Amino acid sequence: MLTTEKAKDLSGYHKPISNFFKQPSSPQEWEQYKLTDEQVNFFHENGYLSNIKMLEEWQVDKLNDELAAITDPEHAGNHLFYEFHSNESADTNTTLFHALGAWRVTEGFHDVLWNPAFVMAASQLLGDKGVRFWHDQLFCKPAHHGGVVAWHQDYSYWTRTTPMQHLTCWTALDDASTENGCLYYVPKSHQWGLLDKPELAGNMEGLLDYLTEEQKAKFKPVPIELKKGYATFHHPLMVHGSYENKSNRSRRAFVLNVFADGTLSDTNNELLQGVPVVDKGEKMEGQFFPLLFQPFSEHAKI
Ligand SMILES: O=C(O)CCC(=O)C(=O)O
Repeated sequence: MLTTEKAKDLSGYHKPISNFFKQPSSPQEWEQYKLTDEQVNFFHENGYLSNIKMLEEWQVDKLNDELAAITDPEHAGNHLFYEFHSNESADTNTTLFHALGAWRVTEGFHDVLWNPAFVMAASQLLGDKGVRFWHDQLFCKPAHHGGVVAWHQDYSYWTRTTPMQHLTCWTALDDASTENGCLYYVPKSHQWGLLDKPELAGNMEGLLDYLTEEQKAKFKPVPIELKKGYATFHHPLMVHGSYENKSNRSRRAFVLNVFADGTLSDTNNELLQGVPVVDKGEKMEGQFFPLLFQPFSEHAKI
């Protein structure tokens, strides 16, 4: 009899399961990962901070190998994804692979949650708070016909969690440039308040209908070109998006979405597909929302 064995759910492990990242063992060893005050101030002023090294080349290669395996819908871990869209693009002539939940499927995408460079920077940008995991995302545009990600603010899709104390980290798995559909930000748009939510992989310019004339005048996107293995962080209200990839290179990336420890559920519905309900008003925690990092000042209070 033919049996298909399902992959193990890695969300049960709330610490690294491999040697993918060397974990610092003292406060002194953590120092090397700290952002400068200048970088933190830049983030608060502009709503983003780019060009932060996250991965060595061999780590990028390992993640790209894992990515190649899990983009196959027949992969034994496919049932673990919260969302899986081989092509989410609203334009049938282009392709945008988009999936949430890779951390449950492969060792590398699991352990990147505990990358010291990521958790330290995330804690600082959240105001020196504990960092709790929300979910991950894969965004991949193939060469020649990669689709757009329309202008949007991340929190417009996340109002089921409160208060807004979220953060996004986007890491390039290919060199990302204007040619292959890199991310663009509208600097300082994190000060515009919460806007309506457009279709994510729909009309690139859909969000513009929701902007005031003053916001339209300030709508001056800047490209965030990054070498593979480098990351950019952005505020939950930062307006961002990315254009088509018509080049002969792919543009692959993974995203880690986190919030400050203490964030609550604001719904009695499922927060992510297949995840047990966290009652409205209850703290986001448990198997699917691990605490990734606690700043040292908080350790001292325990
Ligand atoms: O990868 C992209 O082009 C879009 C990513 C994105 O929307 C995000 O990181 O929030």
